[in-house]
Amino acid sequence: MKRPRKFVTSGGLGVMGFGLPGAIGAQFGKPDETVVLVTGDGSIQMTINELGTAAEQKLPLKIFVLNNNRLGMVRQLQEFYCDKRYIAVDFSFVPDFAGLAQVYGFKGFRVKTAEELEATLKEAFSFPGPVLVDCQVDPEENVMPMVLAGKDICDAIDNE
Ligand SMILES: Cc1ncc(C[n+]2csc(CCOP(=O)(O)OP(=O)(O)O)c2C)c(N)n1
Repeated sequence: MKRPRKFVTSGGLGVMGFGLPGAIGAQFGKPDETVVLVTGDGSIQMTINELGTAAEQKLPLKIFVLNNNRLGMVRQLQEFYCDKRYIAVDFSFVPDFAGLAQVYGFKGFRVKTAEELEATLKEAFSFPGPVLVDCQVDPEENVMPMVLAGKDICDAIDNE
């Protein structure tokens, strides 16, 4: 596969819900390219109705939902700054994203291990139509490196 050349983001705004409509726009702009969306389970639920737009417009998006059942970035901040006193970051319910995507006419997958992901990647990218892969991620997994508030970028912390 070719290396990705162009990335679309909501810029410094970091707006949840931008990803899916952003991917739809990118696919319209580059109809012959493979458009890949990597999104969180919280973020995609903010504009998940746009799966219908993608289906209606027959856009062959490849969507990967990093599904940690959490508003993970906020959970991570509460871990570091609030001594794990978590509030309003757990989803007691998230939909079956693979099943939901299938209802919208996507091919849906759910993966739990790196091996499953590797096999599914091949299927996802060889399939000509739209695909959504629900990637089950450890809810306590952190995004690193991280720069703590007030610290210099050189003092970024890593997993250890
Ligand atoms: C519209 C909007 N609301 C709230 C936020 C604040 N916010 C930043 S990250 C985040 C959690 C994102 O959760 P998810 O999309 O599941 O991704 P994760 O951090 O778990 O990878 C929130 C609530 C935001 N960036 N945009």
